[in-house]
Parts: sequence; C-alpha cells; structure tokens
Amino acid sequence: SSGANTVTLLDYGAGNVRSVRNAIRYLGFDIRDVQSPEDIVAAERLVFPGVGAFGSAMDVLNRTGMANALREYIQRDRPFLGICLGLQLLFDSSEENGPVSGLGVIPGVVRRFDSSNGLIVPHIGWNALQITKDTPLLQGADGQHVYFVHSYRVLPSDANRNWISSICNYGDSFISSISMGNIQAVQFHPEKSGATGLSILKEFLRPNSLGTKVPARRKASKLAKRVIACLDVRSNDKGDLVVTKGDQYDVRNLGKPVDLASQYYIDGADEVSFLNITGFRDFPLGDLPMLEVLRCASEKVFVPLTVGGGIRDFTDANGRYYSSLEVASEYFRSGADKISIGSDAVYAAEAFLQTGVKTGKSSLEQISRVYGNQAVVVSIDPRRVYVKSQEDVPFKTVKVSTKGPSGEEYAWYQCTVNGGRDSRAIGAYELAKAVEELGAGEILLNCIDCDGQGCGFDIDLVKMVSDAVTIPVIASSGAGAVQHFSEIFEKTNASAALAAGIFHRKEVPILAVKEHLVNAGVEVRV
Ligand code: 1PR
Repeated sequence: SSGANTVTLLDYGAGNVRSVRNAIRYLGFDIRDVQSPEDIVAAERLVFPGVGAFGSAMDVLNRTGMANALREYIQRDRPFLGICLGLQLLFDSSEENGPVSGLGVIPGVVRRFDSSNGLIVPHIGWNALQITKDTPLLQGADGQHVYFVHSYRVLPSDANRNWISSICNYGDSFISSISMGNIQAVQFHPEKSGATGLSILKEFLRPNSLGTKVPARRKASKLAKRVIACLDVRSNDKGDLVVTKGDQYDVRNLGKPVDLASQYYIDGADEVSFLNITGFRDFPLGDLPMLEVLRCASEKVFVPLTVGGGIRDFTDANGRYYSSLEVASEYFRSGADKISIGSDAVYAAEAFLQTGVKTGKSSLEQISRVYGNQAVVVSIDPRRVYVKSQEDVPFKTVKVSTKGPSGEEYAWYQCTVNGGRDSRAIGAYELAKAVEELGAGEILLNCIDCDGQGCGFDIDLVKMVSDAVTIPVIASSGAGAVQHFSEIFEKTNASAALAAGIFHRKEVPILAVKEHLVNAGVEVRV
C-alpha cells in the first residue's frame, strides 16, 4: 500500500536495519521495501540506512541499477534521508578499502578518523551536534547528543560547505549532517539516539509538520561518556530467560529481561547490554528465547543494544555445523547493534600471539570483516593475581593502589573463559592489544574480583587497558555508588562505564548517575 503513512526503505541486505524499521513503525508509519530500481524512482519518501563497508555497498547499488535510480531520485529533489553510510555514499569517493567511487552527488572524500594523535577510533557514542544551517529536520537539535558509530567521516570544505547542516567535533570537525532542499542525510543514527533521534526521524517522515521540538540545551563539544546498563541473563529450569546477578560470577535471579531493558532506556541508559552468561554451555541459536528477547527489546529500546554469550562455531546434536558468523548474523537480524565475544576471543588472541599470523578465520575477525569492527565488542573477564615483582610473570603488571594479602605491590590480570571457570595463560593487557589488532571495535572490561562488590571499578586495571589501546574501553564490575562513575572517568581513559547490580536492585537510578557526572564536570547525554 502507498499513502501519506508509507515510507520506502532501501535495504540492500548488507546488515541490520531492524533498528531503523522498528523506529519507523514505532512512530506509526508503514514501510515499503525497495525491490527494484523503479521502486526508488517511484518512492514518495525514501529512507536509506547504509550499512556495511562503502565498497560492498556501492558494488550492490551499481550491480542492481539502484545507484542510477538513487541519483535520479536525488536530482529530482525527492524527499530522501540517508543514515550513516547512507550519508557517506552521497560523496565522490571513500578511502575505506579504496579509493572507491560513491554516488558523486556531493563533493568530498570519505576518510578514516586520524588516530595518530591517540584519538580513539571507531567514534562510538553520544556526541553533540553544532547546527550550521536552519533546517526543520534538526529543529531544536543544536547542542543535543546523538549516537554515532563509525570510523570514517567527511570533512567540510569550500566545495561542500553549502550542503552542510551540522558539524560535530571528534578529533576534527566533521560533517554530521547535510541538507539541501529535500535531500537530507545524517552521519549519526537517529533510530538509536533516544528521544532526540526519534523526533528527527519523525520530522522527516512528516515533511509538512515540524514534529516534536526538543528544547535546546547548552552546547557540548566532546564525545559524552556513556553509562551502560547490563543485564546478565540465563535460562532457568523452565527454559525462560531471566535476568540474573551475583557476586564474583556466582548468580541469582532478578527479573524479566525485556521489561528491565525498556525501563533502563526510559531511565536514560545510553546503551543496554545483554550477556547470556550460560552461552558457553547452551547454543544461542537453539536458545530461541534470547533471540525473542532481542526482537522485543529492539522494538522499545531506541539506544544501542549489545548481545553476548556463546558466539563461536558450533555443531549441534544432529551434526549440523553453525559458524560463529551465522550466530552473530542471527543476533544482528534479531535487533542487536553490536555483539560481544568472550571466550572465543581469548582463544583467537592466544593463537595470534603464538603464531604472529592473522588467519582471518576466528569469529572475531570474520564478524568484524562482514559487519565492521564497530559492531564487535570483546568482553574480557580477568581475575587479579598479585605478584611480588614485575619479573615474576611474563605479563604486563601494574603497581597496585592497594597491596595484596602478603604485601605484594604488583598484580597482573589473568584472563578467563567460560564465565570465569577456566583461567588462561594470557593477561588482560596482552589480550586487549591482540584483539584490537584482530578487529575488535570496543573492549568490555570486567573484573571478577570487583563484580557485584559495589566497591568501585578496578582503577588499576581500567587505566592499564585504556592506556594500551586506541579503541573505546567500557569499564565494568564493581559500581556501587555515583562517585564510582566520576572516579573512573577522572582517573582513566574509559569511554563508558557499565553496571548491573546497582541498577537491578534499584539502589542507584541511572538519572542519579548522570546528574552526579554533570555536577562533576563530566560530559554526558542528559
Ligand atoms: O564466553 O563469549 O560465551 O561470553 C560469555 C559472557 O558472559 C561474557 O561476556 C562474560 O563476561 C559473561 N559471563 C559469563 N559468566 C558470567 C557470570 O556472572 N557467571 N557475567 C558472566 C559476567 C560481568 C558483567 C557484570 C558486571 C557488572 N558478568 O556482565 O554485569 O561485572 O556487575 P556489577 O555492576 O553488578 O558489579 P562467551
């Protein structure tokens, strides 16, 4: 059907656009999928959420004739909204695995963020828009934080300046949106940017009305620190998934995953993570409840969703083989924005450090090649091991802030697999550097000693790891009070802080954490 409530979606099958679909439906619109180039030309309103790599997207568009249809649609100044890669593809070309030619609508070259000065890449998280052109689409969005996840961007130049409607600062000032007549495109993800993003999307979907106005707030200039709510889930005896939380990885039950996740979204969580802690034992594709939980959660949660647990190659009881990529793809299709790999990344890193060779075959490498490294989180589960001197172990040690039980002044952080059950001969530092090299886009850094203790994050550990890599590090385990959040951001380079217990037990609301951080001068999305 067609009509005022229908929007045409160009999904060329390269990845997950479920979040965009969910957001459009949530706003009360129907979606018609593009099947042929003619559908593009005939569209009333077209949303183009680019996913995957620039080169493979252009290949598909050229091969199917959609590239020309898009150029024609845009030349006619028909209502168009490009998202993320959907913005980048409008430019002349990209450096990503290239140079690769783009649609050539706007002058400019898409280049990687420059990490040579220690800038953390990918640019993941909530950053503030600086509006440079008055447009209905971005009405009220000046200074608002919106969610970005990308490693490539376009810089403003004299040739493209009149297209630009907002810029954002990360290393350099890059183009965060363009607007010309009916042609709109955004580098950020409106479908994952909470209320601000939904109102931008709504404005595009209802071109003749101004949509909901978001009040303007103080201008921000830095990438905001993220507060992430984590739900550790496992299946109970009845096969239902329950949220569970314990103490140093010893677990007890708490509540329903979807309800909790949507509550956290409403409460202001910048991201929600699901960790299937029995994933090392239960096969996730057999574990249908988890996929169902994701589907339902992604219909209500308009901030990024991460899911982890059990991402590895698997052969089921009938001898059917599933690759880790299939497992991950199923998670993405069900609504995950990122997947997180624990045990399997440890094995991959060990093999890589032993041989010095990247085989390209590990789950980490495969998933990050297909979905981009920004979609792959590596979850590290280390345990503190005190030593008398740095020479005692072949792993990176830190001088600890609190001495060990026998007065030890140093510690290394030993990685574990299978939910902390088995220890491995590799440290958190060595693992972090290896997985960065293998294509991880982010590190979720737990600490078994601190988990559920409520005594604060392990500053020594988080500092060591966040100083060692140039990808974002999420500090996890041990949050017990609002002060622990400001402390971790003041003392380390962590990009985000994750907590489970204090949010589940309703001891500290997310809003209280945010307020505390604002008062402590830490930039956050409010
Ligand atoms: O190895 O790829 O199957 O992934 C398994 C995943 O499940 C890993 O990410 C691993 O961290 C997690 N996991 C496994 N067993 C447990 C357990 O608790 N028995 N949970 C577990 C890990 C740590 C965090 C927790 C923070 C914050 N829990 O998820 O949420 O420590 O807690 P706090 O704020 O209450 O202190 P694979």
